[in-house]
Amino acid sequence: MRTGTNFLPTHIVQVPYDSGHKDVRMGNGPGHLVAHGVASLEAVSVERVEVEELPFELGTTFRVLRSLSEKVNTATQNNCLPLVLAGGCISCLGTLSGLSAGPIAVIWLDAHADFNTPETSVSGFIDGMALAAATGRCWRNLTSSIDGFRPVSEKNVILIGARDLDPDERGLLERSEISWIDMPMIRDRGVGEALRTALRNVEPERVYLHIDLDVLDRGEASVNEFSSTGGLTVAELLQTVRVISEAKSIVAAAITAYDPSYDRDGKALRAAGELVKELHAVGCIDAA
Ligand SMILES: [Mn+2]
Repeated sequence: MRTGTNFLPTHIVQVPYDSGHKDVRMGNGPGHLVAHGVASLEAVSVERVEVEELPFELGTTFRVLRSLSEKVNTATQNNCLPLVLAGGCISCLGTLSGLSAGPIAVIWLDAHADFNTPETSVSGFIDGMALAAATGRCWRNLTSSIDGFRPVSEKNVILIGARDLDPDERGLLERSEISWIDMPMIRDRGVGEALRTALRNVEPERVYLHIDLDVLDRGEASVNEFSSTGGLTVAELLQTVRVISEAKSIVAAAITAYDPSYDRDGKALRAAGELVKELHAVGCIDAA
């Protein structure tokens, strides 16, 4: 865990894309967060991924991911914590690829499992396949086009708060080695205890922390069109960050899927601001 004596800067990379389109829907999230001050802390720098759009969305999406990988890699070379503010969860591929080689754990907070493959997806939404792609289950030709991409071992993945799954996706997840801390388990044992137990079975010291803001209960914050009830409170989300940082080193993080047009009362914006502060306080250098 980072302390006052080895305090290190955070580098925010904005990825203002949703499904290969810039500055639409959840692609508006990163700019909105930065414009409303989430990055205006001491020792926080900001940049933005922008690419020339291709006429096909997946092509643009992977062009964005290749650029993101480079920026994350530069941030780690400069001894900064990369904090990605992204329209979509598919950003995980670029972030993970930009980190140094070696085993890494992925802790994924999301109302969804993002574990569809092209064979199980009913919507065709690439973000719904993000975790499956990160673990090497799909889009392998495209993921191999990102410098530094290596599939994450499923036994090193903890999924927290997922509650809205497609039927075939649920089957894939249940047959996988991913540790799924679901909402009944969280309500029964508390998120802290459930997570501490799961973390004991995860070997890598380094953690990529992926936070899709729709893991929050819709009553706590209306985050995007997929926001649903039965999710985490803001306090539980912040507790999760602290519990991880007590056991492991958070070497990169992402806050994704925020569509400001659904956040009429500004609660999601406030939650994101608190999260950035918390991550800035506990992030570690990727020294693997
Ligand atoms: Mn997601």
